[in-house]
Amino acid sequence: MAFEIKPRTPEEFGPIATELRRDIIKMLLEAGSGHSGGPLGTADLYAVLYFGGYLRYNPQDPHMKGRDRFVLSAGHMAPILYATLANAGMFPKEEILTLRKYNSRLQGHPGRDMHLPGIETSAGSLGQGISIAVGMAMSDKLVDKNDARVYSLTGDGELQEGSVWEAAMSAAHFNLDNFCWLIDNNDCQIDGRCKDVMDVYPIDEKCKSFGFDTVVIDGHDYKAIMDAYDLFLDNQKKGTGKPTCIIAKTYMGRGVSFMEDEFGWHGKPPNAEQAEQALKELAAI
Ligand SMILES: Cc1ncc(C[n+]2csc(CCOP(=O)(O)OP(=O)(O)O)c2C)c(N)n1
Repeated sequence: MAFEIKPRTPEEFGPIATELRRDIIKMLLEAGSGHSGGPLGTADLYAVLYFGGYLRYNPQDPHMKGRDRFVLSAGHMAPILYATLANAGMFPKEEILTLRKYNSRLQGHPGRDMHLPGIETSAGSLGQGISIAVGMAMSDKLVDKNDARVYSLTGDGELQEGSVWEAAMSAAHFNLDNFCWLIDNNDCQIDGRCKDVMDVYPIDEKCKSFGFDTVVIDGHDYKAIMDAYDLFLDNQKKGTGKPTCIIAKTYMGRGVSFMEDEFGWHGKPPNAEQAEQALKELAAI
C-alpha cells in the first residue's frame, strides 16, 4: 500500500521516513552494490516533499500536464528516489528489489530511457541534473506560463562542478521563483570531508550572492523542512522573482549508528549482518 499524499503535522513524517530508510537497506543488500550514505541522509527531505503535499504529482498519471517535478541531480543517490516513488504508488513496491540487476528499470543511476514513472531525467554525471531542472523551470514559467514548480537536489560535493553555478546563475537571471534548489549538506563526499577535498564553503553566502532566497536548516527536523518548503511556495505565490535555496544540514547514513557521518558509506552497501543490524535499529526509531 502506498502512503497517502496529504498535508501532515511534523510528527507524521517519522514513520514514513523510517520506511524509506528500511527500503534503502533492503534494496542495497539485495543489489550487493550501491550508495547507502546519501540516500539514508536525505530520506527526511523526501518524506516531507512527496508525502506532505508539497510536490504535486499523480501516481495514476505520472506524466500529468502541469505537474511539479523533482530532479535528483546527485544521481548516485538513486535508492532513496526509487524507495520514495515506490511508496508513492508510482510502481509496484516489490520492484525495488531489482535495483542494479539486468533488465531492471532501477539502474544504479536514474535513466530516463528506463521509463520508470517519476523519473524526470537521467542523472549521475554531477552538475547536469540541476542544469536540466533549471531548463524545466524556465520552460514552465516562461514558455508554458503555468504554475508548476521544479525542485532539484544536489550534494555538497557536487557543488565543486562548475556547471552547478551556471545553472544557479540562470535561475536567478530568469527570475525563476518556481525553482527550488535543495543542497544535501552532509559535509561528506566520496573521498572525505568537502572542505578537505575542495572547500565549497561558505555555501549559504555563495547561494545568496547568486540571487537565491537562501535558508539553512536541520535536514532531519520535519518542522524546519516544512517551513523551508513553505517559504519556497510563498516566494512563488508572491512572485518575488527569486529562486529558493534550501541548504539542509544532514548526516550521511542517518538512522544507522555505524554509518552516521562516515564518508566511507558514500558508495557501499551493507552486508547481511550489517543490514540486519541496520533494520533492527531503524525498527526501534
Ligand atoms: C561529473 C562527475 N564527476 C565525478 C563523479 C564521481 N562521483 C560520484 S559521487 C561523487 C561525490 C559526490 O559528493 P556529494 O555530492 O557530497 O554526495 P554524497 O557523498 O553526499 O552522497 C563523485 C565525485 C560523477 N558522478 N560525476
